Amino acid sequence: MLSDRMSTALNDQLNAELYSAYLYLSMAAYFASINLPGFANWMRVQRLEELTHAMKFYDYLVESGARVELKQIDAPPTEWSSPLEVAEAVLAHERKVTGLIHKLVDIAIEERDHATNAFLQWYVNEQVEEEASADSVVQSLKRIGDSPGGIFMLDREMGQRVFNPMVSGIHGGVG
Ligand code: OFO
Repeated sequence: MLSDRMSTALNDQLNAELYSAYLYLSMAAYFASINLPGFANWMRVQRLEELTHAMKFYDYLVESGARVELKQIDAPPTEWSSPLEVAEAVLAHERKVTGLIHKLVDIAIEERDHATNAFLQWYVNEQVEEEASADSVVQSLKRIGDSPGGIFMLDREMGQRVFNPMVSGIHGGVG
C-alpha cells in the first residue's frame, strides 16, 4: 500500500516522463524541419523510451492499488538554434530528471517504502545511461563543429538507432 505522499510523487513523475516524450517529439519535429532525418529518428526513439518510462510508473501505481492521475502536460519549446543547442537541452533535461528520480528515492526511504525504493532503482541506473547517451551526442557535435560533412555523417549514424522494448525494460510494449 502506497502512502498518499508516495502515490502523489509517483503520479507527478508519470507526468514528467510524458513531458519528456512530448519534449523529444518536439525536438524530432525541429530536426525534420532542418532536414536532419537521422537526428529526428534518434529523438523519436528517445520519445518511445520515455513512454516506456511513463508506463512503468503507470503499471506500478496500478499494481500497488493506487490511483493513476493523469495531469496536464506542459507544451514543450518548438525552436532551437542548432543541433548542438538541442543536444545540450536534452542533456540538461536528463540531469533534471535524474534529480527528480533521486528525490523519489529520498521520499521512498523517508516513507520506509522498501518496495518502491527497489522499483525506483531501475530508474536510478537508467538515468546514468540517459545522461551518458545525451552527453555523447553533445561531444560528437562539439567535435564536428560547423563541418557540413561531419553533420551529414553523424545524421546517418543517428538514423541507425532503433527502439528496443526489451532494453527499455517494458514487458508489454508502450501501449
Ligand atoms: Fe525518462 O529518462 Fe529521459 O527523461
